[in-house]
Amino acid sequence: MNTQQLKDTVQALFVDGKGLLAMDESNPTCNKRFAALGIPLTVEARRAYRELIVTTPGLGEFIGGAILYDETIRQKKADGTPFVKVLIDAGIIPGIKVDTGARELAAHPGEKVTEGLDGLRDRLQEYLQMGARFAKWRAVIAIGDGLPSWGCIEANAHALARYAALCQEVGLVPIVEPEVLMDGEHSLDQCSETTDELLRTVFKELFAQRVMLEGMILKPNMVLPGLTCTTQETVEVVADATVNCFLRAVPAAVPAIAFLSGGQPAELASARLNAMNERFKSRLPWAVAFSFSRAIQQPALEAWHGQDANVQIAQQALLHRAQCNQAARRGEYTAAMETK
Ligand code: 5MM
Repeated sequence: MNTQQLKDTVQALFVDGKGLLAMDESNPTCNKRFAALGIPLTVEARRAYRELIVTTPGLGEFIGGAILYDETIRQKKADGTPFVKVLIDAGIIPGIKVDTGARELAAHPGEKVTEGLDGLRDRLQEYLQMGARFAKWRAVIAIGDGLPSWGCIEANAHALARYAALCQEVGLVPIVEPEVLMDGEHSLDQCSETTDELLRTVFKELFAQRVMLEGMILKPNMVLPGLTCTTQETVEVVADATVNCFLRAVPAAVPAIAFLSGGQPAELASARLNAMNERFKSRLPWAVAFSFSRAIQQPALEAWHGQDANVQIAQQALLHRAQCNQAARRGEYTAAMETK
């Protein structure tokens, strides 16, 4: 393992207030988002949309790395230029989602375990040769009646740690993504408790599998009330609950925490990230950044709507969200940025 190379990659991903763009939707997820807008569910439509994203002028000023999917890392612009080359030329480091999805966990109704460890060492080598410098694996944990179970947390944490160790072995920085889902009526306190237990278990497993914390990135959920909870706390309360939970459970050796957005409205995700950086400025041992998918992409996807004529306006929408989130990383985001 080249430890310095891993540390350098993390540094380059988050330099100058940059963050990550998650564009690793699997085909079913991408099709679901297209279907909601009446965009054709074809390989060409997915390729055209991704070309729009990777060719957005100036994106590399705000985005340090883009997470791709197996189909995407092999795709090219209409003129034949590979997306990987377009990203590298724009100063954006390509990454790759390597899990093969979450499936029902046996004997645990309502819970899932993420799969993809079989053959992973060889797949990682292939992605490295293709230009990827970091990888991502996402585990999903639901809160509900009697959920999550210990077995579900343990199985997902173990898989995340095995994946992370394999990544570091080949020289890819692992993004470790344990996500507590927002779906449900649960309170912010319940989310905090579950996130705390999940993070402690993940770090116990990372330690057991000898993962070098300095050469990884944590991609967690923010601590939030469930989507249908009747009490929705303020931006400041969410920021405090999130950072306090992470200060207790995440070792200071981890260089960066890059939050997922989980379906939050784009502007709210920026405001919450901003509040964390503003309120805890001097007390954060890690970079507190973003690795959003929907909270960066959704306004652009809606603006594009599958029409060539809308590419430029969609790119402006994408760039705007990337810029807002860079400002939030610095604690300099304001609502006024949205009306400019
Ligand atoms: C892009 O969505 C990723 C999951 O895709 P699949 O479910 O199709 O595999 C997801 O891992 C994403 O990277 C993170 O959840 C962050 O996305 P959000 O939208 O939560 O910011």
